[in-house]
Amino acid sequence: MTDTIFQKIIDKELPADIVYEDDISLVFKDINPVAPTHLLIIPKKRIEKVSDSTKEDEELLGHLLLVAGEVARKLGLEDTFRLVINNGEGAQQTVFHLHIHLISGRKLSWPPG
Ligand code: DGP
Repeated sequence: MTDTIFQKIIDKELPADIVYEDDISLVFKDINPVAPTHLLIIPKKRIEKVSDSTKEDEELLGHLLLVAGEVARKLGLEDTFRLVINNGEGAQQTVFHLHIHLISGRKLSWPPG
């Protein structure tokens, strides 16, 4: 399995604007933001996409959501943000290391398109 860009960010081989880190997750700014705040919340464990996760990942997946809420609170964004997970090429996933987009800082329309 070849390393993704996100694995290189986890391994600190590639720079990123990291806003939060713990033993099992990392949060950094998206290089191509679609809103004033656009963060990526990723597990350090390599899971290509959410449909590859298993029962073993239950706690990890819950942790990622808790981190999303904590980071949003710290940034004062707790009232308005959107979490997005693209799963598979057909859903515009381009980096095959599971990640949650946290998008905020502007009015968010629905449906997302
Ligand atoms: P997705 O389309 O859901 O797979 O989103 C991948 C996101 O990753 C996309 O919004 C751009 C971002 N991205 C790609 N390469 C890099 C990088 O090298 N650094 C950072 N910070 N973000 C990246």
